[in-house]
Amino acid sequence: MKKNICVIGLGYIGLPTACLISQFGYQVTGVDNNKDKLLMLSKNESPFFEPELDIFLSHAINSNSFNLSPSPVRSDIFIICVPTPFKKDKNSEFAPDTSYVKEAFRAIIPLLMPGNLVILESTCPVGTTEQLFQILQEERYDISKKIKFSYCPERVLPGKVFHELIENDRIVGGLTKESGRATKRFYKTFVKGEIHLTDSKTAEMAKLVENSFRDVNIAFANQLSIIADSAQIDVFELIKLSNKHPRVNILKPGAGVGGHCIAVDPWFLAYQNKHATLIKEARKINDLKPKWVLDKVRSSIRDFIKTYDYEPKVSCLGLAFKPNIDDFRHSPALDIYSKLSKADNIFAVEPFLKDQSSINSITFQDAIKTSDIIVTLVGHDLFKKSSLLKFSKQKLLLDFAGITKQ
Ligand code: SAJ
Repeated sequence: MKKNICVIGLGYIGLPTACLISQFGYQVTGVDNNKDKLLMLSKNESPFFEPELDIFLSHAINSNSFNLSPSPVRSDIFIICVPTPFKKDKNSEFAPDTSYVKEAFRAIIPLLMPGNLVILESTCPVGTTEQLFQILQEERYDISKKIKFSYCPERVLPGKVFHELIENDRIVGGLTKESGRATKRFYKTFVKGEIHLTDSKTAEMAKLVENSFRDVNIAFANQLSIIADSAQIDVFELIKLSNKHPRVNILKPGAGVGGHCIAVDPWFLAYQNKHATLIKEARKINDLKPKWVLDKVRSSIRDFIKTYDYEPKVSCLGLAFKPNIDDFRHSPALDIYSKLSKADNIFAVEPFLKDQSSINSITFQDAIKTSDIIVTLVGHDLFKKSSLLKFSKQKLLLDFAGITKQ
């Protein structure tokens, strides 16, 4: 008989996961408390863009192995994929908000049966899995010892989710050895990467460390871009050359670090931890980069007016939080454009934005033809290097995304 799996939270991770595993011999219930989203999904409409999601979703919806529900149902395996945002605490420090995780967990407690496996995939502060188990012990001591419970962080890159769900290694932190082994057996049914077993706290911290590592490295690149600019050196050329060293691999500077992971998770590690100075400093450097970009654009506009004696037409390329996706959460590019766009001579090119009426929209071709200043904020593939190089010969190109250097 097919095992029943309940995936709670049909967001950027939960939805692809639920659709994918419904093709691997499981009976899947996708749970979300957003009724509008459930309605959309039932009509085969993806709530966000992710390559291949429309194919996987339509396959799931048209199969007998996938149901949608506003609340969890009795299952063999429960996978929690709800968001963990952050909020400012009373000391103005960024504090992790685990309320959605706790809410999702409390919702499954009454449904749990001996032998069930619960897997937490949401990014969480260290110790969360143990805290949840304590809640279970308080509320249902009768079966708490018979429930297998693990932390297994998602590690997939938006834009490559389906590929990485299958190919990436996974880290499983079982609360007991038996929980870890059962979780590994489950992931092995659809993951080609290796599954590494550890305890829940190490798995929780590994997730935070991975994203903090990337944040610190991007901060290095962003700080270099400011230092190089003050020395009138092209930072992209500088990094390309430095990376020719066999043990150097500097990441790309940009308009800032956005999204819901790298810009958030390091705070989960740094929160109330006085030793996390490097991690906090990297966060500050990356958070300040959009302001630096904004100041540069504004001063270029002022210089242009001094030279040509008229307001330049400015076009910003890209508003998403990173290239080739339609995700605008914590987007530095969108923030920069919103601050600039008070004036009506500022335009934006963002083909990934569904509602173009919310911006002063212009096509890429028109932007190239008619703008006085082009500001690249996000390196979408469709912003062709060749067209931009043509533009740069005549007018002013502020290439913060390094499109002409790819
Ligand atoms: N960025 C740069 N320079 C770079 C790379 C990225 O400025 O060289 C910027 C991007 O433009 C974006 C931000 O950083 O604004 C984050 O983008 P990203 O592609 O680095 O990462 P995310 O947030 O899309 O996904 C990350 C991934 N983590 C790591 O690579 C360590 C992914 O594997 C995680 O699953 C995901 O966070 C998550 O959900 O935690």
